[in-house]
Amino acid sequence: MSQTTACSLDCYDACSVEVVDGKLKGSKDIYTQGFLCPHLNHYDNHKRITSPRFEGKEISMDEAMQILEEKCGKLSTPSQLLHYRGQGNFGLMQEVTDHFFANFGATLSDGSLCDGAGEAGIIEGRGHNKLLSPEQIAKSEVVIVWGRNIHTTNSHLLPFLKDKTIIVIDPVKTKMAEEADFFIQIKPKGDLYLALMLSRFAIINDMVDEAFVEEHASEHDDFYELTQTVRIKAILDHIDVSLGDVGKILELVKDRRTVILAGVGIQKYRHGSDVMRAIDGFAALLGLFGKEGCGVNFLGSSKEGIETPFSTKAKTKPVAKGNADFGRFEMAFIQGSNPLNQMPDTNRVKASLEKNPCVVYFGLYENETSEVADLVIPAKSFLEKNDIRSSYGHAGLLDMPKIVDSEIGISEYGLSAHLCNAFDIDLDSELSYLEHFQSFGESRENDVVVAGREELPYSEGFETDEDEFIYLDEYELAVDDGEGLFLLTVKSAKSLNSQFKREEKVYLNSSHGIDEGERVRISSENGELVLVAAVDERLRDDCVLIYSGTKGVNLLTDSRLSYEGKNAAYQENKIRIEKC
Ligand SMILES: Nc1nc2c(c(=O)[nH]1)N[C@H]1C(S)=C(S)[C@@H](COP(=O)(O)OP(=O)(O)OC[C@H]3O[C@@H](n4cnc5c(=O)[nH]c(N)nc54)[C@H](O)[C@@H]3O)O[C@H]1N2
Ligand SMILES: Nc1nc2c(c(=O)[nH]1)N[C@H]1C(S)=C(S)[C@@H](COP(=O)(O)OP(=O)(O)OC[C@H]3O[C@@H](n4cnc5c(=O)[nH]c(N)nc54)[C@H](O)[C@@H]3O)O[C@H]1N2
Ligand code: SF4
Ligand SMILES: [Mo]
Repeated sequence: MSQTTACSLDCYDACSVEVVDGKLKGSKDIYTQGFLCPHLNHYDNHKRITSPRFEGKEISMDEAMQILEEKCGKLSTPSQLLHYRGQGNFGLMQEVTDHFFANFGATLSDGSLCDGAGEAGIIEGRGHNKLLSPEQIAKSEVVIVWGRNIHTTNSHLLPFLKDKTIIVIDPVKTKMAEEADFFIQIKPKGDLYLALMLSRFAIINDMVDEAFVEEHASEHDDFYELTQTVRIKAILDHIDVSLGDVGKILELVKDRRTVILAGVGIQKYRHGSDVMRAIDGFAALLGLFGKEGCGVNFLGSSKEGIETPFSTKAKTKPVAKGNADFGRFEMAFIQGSNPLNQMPDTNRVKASLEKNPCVVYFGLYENETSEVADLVIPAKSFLEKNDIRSSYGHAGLLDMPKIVDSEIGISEYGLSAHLCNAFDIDLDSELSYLEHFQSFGESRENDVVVAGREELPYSEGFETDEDEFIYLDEYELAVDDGEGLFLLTVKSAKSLNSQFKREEKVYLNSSHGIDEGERVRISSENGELVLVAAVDERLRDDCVLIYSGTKGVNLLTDSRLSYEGKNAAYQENKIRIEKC
C-alpha cells in the first residue's frame, strides 16, 4: 500500500513522499520528480531520542508533561519563559506551540538565523517577498546563480535549469560553477559592489528597459548616482572581478530572458539586505520583474497567501533568534532547534544557557542543546503526526498525514493541547486547524498549490508605499582590509543544518602549506576550535570553509545582527589558522 506525505525538512525542495511498505520514495510530481535526497533515503538510520528525561533521569511522557506544567506554573511571571522555536520541521502545525506560549504570556522569538537580511531587502524594494516558481525559472534562457549551491541545497531545481546559459558568482568553485558557461570566483562580501557595478554599466550600455522603469521603477537616476560613488578600478581589484567580467555578464544577459537565483550566501553579513536590494535594483533596470521566464528568486515567503489560525501575538516584545540571551529568563523552551550549535557565538550561548535554571529541549535527536537541557521531551517524527506544509522553493501545499503509529514522543499539537488545558487557554481541534490550512490549497492536475499566488510575481507592479520599486539609496560598507582569512560556513550534502551526518573538517586550499589530515587551530576574536584539515582546491587563497553543522563552528562567529531583518550574520568574522 502506498500513502503520500511530504518531507518535513527545512529545504527549498519540499518533496512529496510516497511511503510504500515502510520505504520512502519520491513522488513523480513536477517538483519531486521521483527522487529524494540522502537525508530521507537514510531517514531511519538516525538514532532518535526515545524517552523523556529530567535532570539526566529517564521519565515517562506523563511525568514530563507534569513537570513542564509545574515549571510553567511556578514562574514569577509568564514572560520569564522564552519560547525559542527553530525550523527543524517545516510543517505549518509546528506553530501551534506559539499559540499556547503567546496566550500564556511567554516571550516568543523572532528574526532569523537564515534568510532574514535578504528578505528585509526584498520587502524594502519590492513591498512583498513573492516567490518566482520553478515553472517560470524553466522558461528563462540565462540563469545567474548568485551565492547558492544548487547541487547540494536545492537539487530538485536542477532539471528546471537544463540547457540554459549558466553564470555562477561564488567564492567557491561549486559543482554548478564547474559546469557553468561563466564563473566569477568573487571575494566574499564583494557582491554589493558587483551588483552596483553591473547596474552602472547596464545603464552606460543602454540596457535599461525604459518602458518598465518608467512605469514601475522610475527613480533609476538616483540609483545611477549611487552606483557612481563606487570607484571602478579600486573596487573591482578589491573584489577580484575585472571590467571584462562585468562586460561578459552583461553581454550574456542582454536581451535574454534572465533569472537570478540568489542564495543565503550573499546575505550572511550585517549589510545583507543592501546586497539583496542592489541585486534587485540591477534586475529592475533590466526589467526582469513580472515577465515570463524572468525574475529574481531568493527564499520565497513560504506563508505567502496562507493565514495562520493561531493567535500568536504575545504581550511582551519578542527576542531575536540570532542573539537571544537565555540567561535573562527563568525558563527556556527550545523547539525544533539546536541553538548551542547553530546560533552564532557559541561561547555566549553556552554561558547564557548555563544561567537559565530550566532549559527544556523538544526535538528528535540528541545534540549540543539536548545535552545541557534540564528537561528533554522527544517529538514525534513527521511520519508519526498530522501536519501540512508549504515551501520557500515552490508553490506546493502538501498534506502530511500521520502514517506510522509510534509509542515514541509527543506531537506539537499534543503538547500544546496538554498545556492549554492546564492553563485554561482555548484551542480548537487538530482537524479544524488542518482543514483551515487545507482551505488555502488549489488543486491542479497532479498536485495542490497555494491558491491565489501570481503566476508571474509583480506583473501587477510593486506594493510599496510609492507603488513602485524602491532602489537602494545608500549603503554602509567599508572596504574590508582587515587581516585574516574569510570564514565561509555553507550547507553540507550530508547534513540538514545540524541534523543527520555532520561534517568534522576544515577545508582550505594548498596555498596555506597545510597538508590533508593535519590538525589546525582556527581562531577569531570570538573563540577558537581545532579541526582536521582537508585540502580543497575549489577555494580561494583568502577563504577557509567549515560546513554549517560542524561541531564548534559557531565558536568563531559573533552575535551582531544584520542592520535590517534581525538576522544572524555568520560571515563577518575574519579568522586565523595555525598548525597544532
Ligand atoms: N543538503 C542540505 N540542503 C539544505 C540545507 C542543509 O543544511 N543541507 N539547509 C537548508 C537551509 S536551512 C537553507 S537556508 C538553504 C540554503 O541554501 P544555499 O542558499 O545554497 O546556502 P549555503 O550553502 O549556505 O550557501 C550558498 C553559497 O553561497 C556561497 N557564498 C558564501 N559567501 C558568499 C559571498 O560572500 N558571496 C557569494 N556570491 N557567495 C557566497 C557559498 O560558497 C555557497 O556556495 O539550504 C537548505 N537545504
Ligand atoms: N555558521 C553557520 N551557522 C548557521 C548557518 C550557516 O550557514 N552558518 N545556517 C543557519 C540557517 S540557514 C538555519 S535555517 C539555522 C538552522 O538551525 P536550527 O533551526 O537550530 O536547525 P537544526 O540544527 O537542524 O536543528 C533542528 C532540530 O529540530 C529538531 N526537530 C526535527 N524535527 C522536529 C519535529 O518534528 N519537532 C520538533 N519539536 N523538533 C524537531 C531536531 O531534533 C533538530 O535538532 O542554522 C543557522 N546556523
Ligand atoms: S531534504 Fe529537501 S531534497 Fe531532501 S527529501 Fe527533503 S525536501 Fe527533498
Ligand atoms: Mo536556513
